[in-house]
Order: sequence, then C-alpha cells, then structure tokens
Amino acid sequence: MTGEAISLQRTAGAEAATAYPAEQLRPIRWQLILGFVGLLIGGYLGLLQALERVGVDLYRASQIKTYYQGLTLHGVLLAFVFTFAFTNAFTQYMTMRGFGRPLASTALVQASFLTALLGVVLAGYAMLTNQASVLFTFYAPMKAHPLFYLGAVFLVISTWIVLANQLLTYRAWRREHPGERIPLPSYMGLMNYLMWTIATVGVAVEVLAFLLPWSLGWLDTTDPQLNRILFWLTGHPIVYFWLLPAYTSWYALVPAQVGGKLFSDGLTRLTFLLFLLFSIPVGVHHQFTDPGIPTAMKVIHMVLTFVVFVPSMITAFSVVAALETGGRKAGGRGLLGWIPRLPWGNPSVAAQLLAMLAFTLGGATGIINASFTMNLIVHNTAFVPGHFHLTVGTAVALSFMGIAYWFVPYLTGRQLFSRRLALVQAWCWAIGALIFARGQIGGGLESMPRRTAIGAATYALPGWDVSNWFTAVGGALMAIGGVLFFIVLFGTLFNAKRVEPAAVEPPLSEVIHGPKESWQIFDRIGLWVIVAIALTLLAYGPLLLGYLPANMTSPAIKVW
Ligand code: HAS
Repeated sequence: MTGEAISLQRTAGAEAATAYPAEQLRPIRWQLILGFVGLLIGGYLGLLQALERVGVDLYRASQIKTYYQGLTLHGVLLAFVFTFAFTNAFTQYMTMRGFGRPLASTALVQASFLTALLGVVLAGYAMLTNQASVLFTFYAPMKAHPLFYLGAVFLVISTWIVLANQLLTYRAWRREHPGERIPLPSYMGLMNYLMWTIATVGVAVEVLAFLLPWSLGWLDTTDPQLNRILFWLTGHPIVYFWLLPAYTSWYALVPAQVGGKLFSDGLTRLTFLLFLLFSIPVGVHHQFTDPGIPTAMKVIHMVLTFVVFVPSMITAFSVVAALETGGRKAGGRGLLGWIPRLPWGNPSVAAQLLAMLAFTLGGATGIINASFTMNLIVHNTAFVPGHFHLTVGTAVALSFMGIAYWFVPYLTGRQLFSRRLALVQAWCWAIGALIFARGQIGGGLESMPRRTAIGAATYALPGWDVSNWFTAVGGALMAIGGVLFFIVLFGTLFNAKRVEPAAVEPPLSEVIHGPKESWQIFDRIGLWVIVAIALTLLAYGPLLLGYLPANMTSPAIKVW
C-alpha cells in the first residue's frame, strides 16, 4: 500500500480493534429483514403482473382484488420498503465501519427500525384492505386511506433518524480526529442521507399540508398539479437514494473483493458531492408532458439532468478501473482478458458485476428519458418500467442481494447457505431482467402504455404479443431468481454452520490516488449542504411560486 493509500485502509485498521455493539447490530439485522419481507411480497406481485400479459391470472388466487391494488403493493413494497430498510441497515453499518466506532446512539438505531416497521404496518394495512390503490406515486386527485400517507411519513422519518445518528457519530469522531479526512465509507453514506433529507421536503409538504388533511376530511379539495411538482421534487432524488448504497459497495468494497484497488479518493468524493448537489433540481424531467409547467423550467431541469449523469459516468470509469486492477493482478492479459479473471465464482461479486452491466443499459435508457423530444415518445409507455427495472430493479436490487451474501452471514454469524445456488440466483435475475426489459422497452416503443393490465386491453396492437412474451418470460426468470434468493436467505438464517463475522466481512478497498491529492474542500459538508439547498431553491423556487396560492379545486376520485 502506498503511503497515501490510506483513506479507506486507515479505518480498516481502526475497525480491527472495534467490535460493534450487539445492541446496535440487532436492530440493523431486523431492519434488513424488514426490507427482505418487502422484497418477498413485492416480488411475488411483480410475477402476477408479468404473467397477466400472457393471459395467466393469479390475482384471484392471491386474494388481490384489482390489478391496481397489486401494482400499488408491488411498487410501494419494492421501491419504498425494500430499498429504504436495506439502505438504512447498510448505511448504519458502513457508517460504523468508516468511522471505526459504534454509532453515537443505540436508541436512534432502534428508533429507525421501529418507525420503519410502524410505517410498513400502517401503509400495509391501507393497501392490503384495498383502501389505497393509488400506485407508488400516489398522484392526487386519487385519494388513499389516511394510514397510507401516515405510513409513508413514518418510513421517511426512519431515514431522518439514520441521518441524525450519522451526524452525531461524525461529531464524536471529529472531536477525536481534528483535521483528518472523513473516511470514505462514512462520507458516501453521509452525502446520500443529506441529499435525501433535503429532497424529502417536497413530499413532506405534499403529504402533511395537502394529502393527509384531505384524506382525513379536513380539506374538501386539493391541487393535483402542485402535488405532482412536490412529489417529483422528492421523487427523482429518491432514485439516487436507492442507488448510492449500491455505489458505496461498488467503491468501498467491490474493488477489494476482486483483489483490485479503488482508483481515486478525490474522484469518489467528487462523485458523491455531485449527487448531493444535482440529484434534486431535476425532478421536472418526470413532468415534460405536464401542460402547466413553463417550457423554460423544463429546459433547465433537462440540462441539470445531463449534469447528474456525470457522476455516474465517473463511476463507470472508477469502477471499471478498479475491476481492471483486480483482473490484471489475477493474471488477465490483453484488452479485455482481465474480465474473465474477476472472481465470478463469488456470488457477492458476480451479483454486483451483473448489476453494473445491467446499469449500463439502464443508464442509456435514462438518457433517452431525459431528452425532452425523445421523452415525448416514451413517456407513460412501457419503456419507462423497462428503464427502471434495469436501474432500481437490477442495478440496485441485485447489488443489494450481492451485499446480502456477506452481510447476512456477518450479522447472523451463520455461513452462507449455498454459494452455488446464490450464483445461479444472480445469473437468473440478471438474464431475466434483461429479457423483461427487452419486452417493456420494445413494447413502449410500439406505444404500449405503462400501468395498464395489457392482458385485458381490447386495443392491443399485433406487435405487442412478442413484447408481452419477453416480459412474461423475463419476469418469470426474475421470480425464479427471487425464489432462489429466499432459499439462500432462509437457508443461511437457519444454517447450523457458524462463521466468524470478521471472516466474512469484505475488507475496505485501498485507494491508488489519494486522499492527499484530494481537495480538503470536498469535506466541507456544511458548505455543500448550503449550496445544495440554494440550487434546489433556484430550480424550484420560481416554479413553485407560480403555483401559489394553491388551486384547491379538485375533489377526490376513486378509480378502483
Ligand atoms: Fe430514471 C424515470 C432519467 C437513473 C429509476 N427512473 C424513472 C422511474 C424510475 C427511475 C423508478 O429524464 C419511473 C418513475 C415513475 O414511476 O414515473 N434516470 C434518468 C437518468 C438517469 C436515471 C438520466 N433512474 C435512474 C436510476 C434509477 C432510476 C439510477 C433507480 C435506481 N428516469 C429518467 C427520466 C425519467 C425516469 C427522465 C422519466 C421518464 C418519464 O417520462 O416518465 C441517470 O442517472 C443514469 C446514469 C447512469 C449511467 C450508467 C453508468 C454505468 C455504471 C456501471 C459501470 C460498470 C460497468 C460494468 C460498465 C450513466 C456506473 C463493468 C463490469 C464488467 C464485468 C467488466
């Protein structure tokens, strides 16, 4: 290791002496399990939708009343419950790991889990009783049961609690380490949660000022357009809130897992800083077709969307560079000869490599979405679910599964149930997702609408048949991948074979360049939070002012 290659490794040294308290690891483990419950039920409902396209109706047998009840449960359980709970658990762990000390408050670790659980129970009740089939975007004027909105509030609060604990831990660490660089694993989590917490202001105002009072009967009407703008203020950054834990693993752990090194401390900090600054002021790219929004605003948000593309391009460079150092160290020669030398037999690594490959296509479809004129062709078509099953559905979900293959043994002290099954799982999911995305993207380009029970559509075009079969076969393969994941998970939870947690924890990656060359200013967190808030105000202030006072003219509708 070079003298400077220490920003991650130094903390690895520190952690050797630090055992994380069981009373903190326990609620982290429960939060992880809560996330997997979301994955299990939400994933099953995904299969129902995929099969509906080829005339297989499993809804009645599953006690699901309508397509929209199933779609709401699918979206909320996967996009909010699985992702939030996993992210809370993994980030708390990586914060401890980075700072090389326990989290500042055990009570906050417990509170984060309990609020997430409460949120899931409340929203789950509303959805399961078919009183909240409003889809995961809960657009007004569709009105859900108040417990649905309350559940969402508690889920978001669980993430704020994690941030509070991160900040307290940072403060305690800083007192003992004046002038030192913030360790990268903690820096990444901190930037993600700061970005996310600023972004949640949109949905907090939407729910607390409009939707909750409206669903409680305190307001008779609402303003759907203003609600949509507030939703997307949070709704776009949420995708990076899901993505950045995967990136944290790709930067801080995967390079070491493949025997390579992280390329640069400075580039890593820059990437996460760019996400803090530019994830939020871009939400209008979900509303290019909304008639009320001024074109100038749409153009500004489009340009900023291309800016937030940059940290992912930097990530593509950094990740491939790290993988290449590993592959070459293992004997890989020639231009691409290092790729087969990567440890493809390690399910944790294979899952994340496949997730990265899928993300390359997911990112490309994102750029199509973001381009104003092309968006007009794909918006509200099946193309969009094609895009997000490659991004959140594979880049994120498969990375989380890959992380779980060491994280669950680490948290439980039980050996991974079957490496081979875990490997088959990763390939099944990745291949399934690619076939599924081909179906959705192809269908979308042939104007197949999204959020529609296509199997029951009387207006289906002849070309949609092929796309529907791709979707159904791909979805079924993903479901098989899901079943295999849960076999491995349950097999591990009940495995009699024990492991030493320290033996399964991947080492933190060493860094080739930095942190000496990396600018100190990256660590000025207070400054960057102010800049992020200012950019958000600039991008959203004039837009929101144009919608005030709220146009409270719309009564509620119930379409299910
Ligand atoms: Fe998106 C809609 C634009 C990224 C999720 N997106 C959605 C929706 C979701 C979603 C859920 O501009 C639907 C919301 C709804 O219900 O209406 N998205 C983008 C852009 C990006 C992007 C520009 N999206 C994501 C991520 C998501 C996500 C990440 C979840 C985690 N998206 C849009 C737009 C819409 C949209 C519009 C609205 C569409 C509409 O009209 O409704 C970019 O951030 C993507 C950048 C990504 C890259 C890829 C970098 C590749 C990497 C991997 C490198 C590794 C390699 C592997 C090569 C540039 C980092 C090497 C391995 C070896 C083995 C060698």
